[in-house]
Amino acid sequence: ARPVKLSDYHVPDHRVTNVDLLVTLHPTATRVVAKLTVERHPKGRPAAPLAFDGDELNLVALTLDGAVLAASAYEAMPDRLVIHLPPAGPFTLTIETMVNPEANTQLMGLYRSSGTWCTQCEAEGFRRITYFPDRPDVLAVYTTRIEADKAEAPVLLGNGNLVETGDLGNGRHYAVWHDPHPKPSYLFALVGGDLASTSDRFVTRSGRDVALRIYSEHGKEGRLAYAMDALKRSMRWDEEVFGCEYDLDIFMIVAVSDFNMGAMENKGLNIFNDKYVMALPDTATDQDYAHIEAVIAHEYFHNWTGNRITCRDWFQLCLKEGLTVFRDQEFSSDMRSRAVKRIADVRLLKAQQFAEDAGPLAHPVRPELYNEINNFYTATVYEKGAEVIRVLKVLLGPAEFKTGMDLYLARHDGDAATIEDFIACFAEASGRDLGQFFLWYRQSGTPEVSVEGHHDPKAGTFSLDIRQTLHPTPGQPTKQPMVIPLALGLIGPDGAERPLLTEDGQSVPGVVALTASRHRFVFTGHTTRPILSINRGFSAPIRLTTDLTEADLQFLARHDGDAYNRWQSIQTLASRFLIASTAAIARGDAALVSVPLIETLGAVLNDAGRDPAFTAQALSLPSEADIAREIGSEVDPDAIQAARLALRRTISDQLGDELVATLSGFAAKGPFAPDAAAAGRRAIANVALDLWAANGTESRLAEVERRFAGADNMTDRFAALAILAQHAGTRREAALGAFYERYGSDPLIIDKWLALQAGIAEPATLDRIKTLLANPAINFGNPNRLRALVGSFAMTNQTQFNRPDGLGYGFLVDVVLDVDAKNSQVAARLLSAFRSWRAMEPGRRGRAQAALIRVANAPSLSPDVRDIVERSLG
Ligand code: BAL
Ligand code: ZN
Repeated sequence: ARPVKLSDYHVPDHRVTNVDLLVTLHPTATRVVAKLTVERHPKGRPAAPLAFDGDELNLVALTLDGAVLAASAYEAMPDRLVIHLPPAGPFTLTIETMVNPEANTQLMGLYRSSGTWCTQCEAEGFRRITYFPDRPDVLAVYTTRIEADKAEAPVLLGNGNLVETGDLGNGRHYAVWHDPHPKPSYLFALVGGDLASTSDRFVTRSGRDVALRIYSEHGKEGRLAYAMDALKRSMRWDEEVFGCEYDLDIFMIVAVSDFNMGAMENKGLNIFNDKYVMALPDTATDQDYAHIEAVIAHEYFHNWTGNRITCRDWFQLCLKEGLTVFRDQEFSSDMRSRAVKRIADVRLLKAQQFAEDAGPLAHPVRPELYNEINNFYTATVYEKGAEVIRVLKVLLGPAEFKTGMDLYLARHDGDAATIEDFIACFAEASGRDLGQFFLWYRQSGTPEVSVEGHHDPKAGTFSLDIRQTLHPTPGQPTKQPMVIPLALGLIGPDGAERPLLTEDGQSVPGVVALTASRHRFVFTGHTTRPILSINRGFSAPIRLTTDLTEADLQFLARHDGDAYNRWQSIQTLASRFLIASTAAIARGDAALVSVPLIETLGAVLNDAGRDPAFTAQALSLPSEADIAREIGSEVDPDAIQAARLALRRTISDQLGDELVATLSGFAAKGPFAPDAAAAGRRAIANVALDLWAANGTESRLAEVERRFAGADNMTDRFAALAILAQHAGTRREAALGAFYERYGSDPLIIDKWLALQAGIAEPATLDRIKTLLANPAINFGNPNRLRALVGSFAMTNQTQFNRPDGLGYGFLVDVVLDVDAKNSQVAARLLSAFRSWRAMEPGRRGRAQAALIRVANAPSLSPDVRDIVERSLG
């Protein structure tokens, strides 16, 4: 029954310990025979009927211990199988169902993607294959026999190790896979198809020789080398850093083109959205390479944090997702620049999670109620979930954090665990009370922290008055103070870091922890005023306001020893300026000009050699959405855009020489390499090119066009195209046409082309999108295509999605209602683009509300879309 509440959790009445599946693949009539060993759960309700989940299922046959059940003994509906009086002891239930993979456009359960049979079972897809207690706390050992036509599906893959293959005659064959590790049904997978592959090996630290295989459609196998390399590096890193070793004889990844998520961590058989697997210099940008590395690592790391230790129920989703994001972030930090990775992660967190936390879809990292679990694969569960682990690590320090983590991995191996289980390991390892820390899992919303510094030259003290506030969020009208660790430093005018000394002369480590609503911290030894650097490394996921002056921020941008805060200081300077300039434009005045900001950016450019990737981040101004979020209410996207464009033009005009010097200093040398250092040089060169061309002069755009034509890799080619796309005219249309001409047959590259056009900030964009959507050469039934065009428009094109006439909202609603019947998860995800509608100025707010009401009043809605629309309006 919906809603599902955490407080209603009870153990299952029946558990399944063994699953023997026979799956006979057929495009429209796949037969599934599930032989299940079932027993009562000792803690279940003693006289409860057996009730298994189903979803659009069609029962063909049912036996219990080999005997056919009388029709009166059970009830089989598409969504439920109930056996009224099951035996008390263990018994064998054999269930035969028939499913139609071809007709499965929801892409949950067993479906076909470009002719390949594949599965997606998280969260509740296994029930679309057979009746089952489809919940993560039912762990069973699976053996899967797959039978298929040899020509249609020469490759047959399942979870675990391959134990048998054979010929069935008549052009058919079979494979049997056995997974010895008990697992929940959401980790089940199978694949059948005509696939190409690349192979390698990995020897674990205890000497297990693991076969590695990555599968793709034929003709794409040449693009799998980077993913394989990332996989091997992930396997080694997880042994070295977390002590986690792989536990089967084979590890497989299959890339499919139709996939709702990014990828899926099925035991031993990861299934990936192909966009996170395939890369060559001519097809993938540096950002694609970084994403592939991170997602390959993420899914592999789930083998321990998710698979060996799984979740008791779906409320615990962050137990595996937040922790695994934290782990993949750490991996990428070790593979690349830690500071640059931190900045990129914080940018993403603020863009996605802060926006979610500030609107009607806000929910705790561990929700306590849901209508549709598919809608909780969110930035809050994932990205804030990872931040919360980082907060724990800062509070405990690395050594105690590691002891707690080791304890968790040892104690709960084989369990379906809870957040309480996880935190108890850290409390025990550290001897600390983590009760207040647990609020990070329970309270939604982003804490706001304000900091005021007071210097008393006579007393030689520098004191900080800090307040924290957590505003009401849906379902949570009142909040308790959080424990917030703030990493900080005090810097002298000479740029030197000063020791942090308390009033009694004690030296304090570089972190203070807020536990109450207000705090005062007094530091001594400051006859001259220090400059405060606080929330270093983004030690807590908060919204911070300080009384740092423009001069302080300029100083920090140059001298802060913490690279994250050097970046943050520039962002804060730019953000303050852009908010003021937006207000001026909204009043009807001209855009403002900031000499200190331009000076700072010039200094950053002159220092680009120190860390090119960092400089690229430092020069990337806050996005229009970032500024809207900072403004928070009565948002006018057009004014924001005008302010931002004016600043870009000023930079272009005033820093032209510095930008040209940067461009030539970091021009590509030698053959393409995807490593972080080479990517950093491309990043700074392309950011410089973008700013240099921002004033739109003909000669500069001609140079960009020349670079577009002459680029020898996708990063540079696409960066140039993105610049040209910002400037209306024949040059733009010619470049877009040339790009399509070159890559029209490559859907993943067409996604880039679609997303770019969806982001053009001009009123004509909506018509352009409608024309593209009607293009029969592009398959918008594929989620990647639809998200690239419509998702990018709604999520990133601030002025055009939020058009004052409401046509952007109306368009999204039309698409959502059309897609909902075919793929409700994708539809619900698109609809969540309305998450910030209440922050708009009244005209847009009214139009957004009317659009949402149109969704709510639609004659039939999926539970997924109904849930998003009701919470959005709630
Ligand atoms: N478990 C769903 C996909 C992922 O987060 O890895
Ligand atoms: Zn995950």
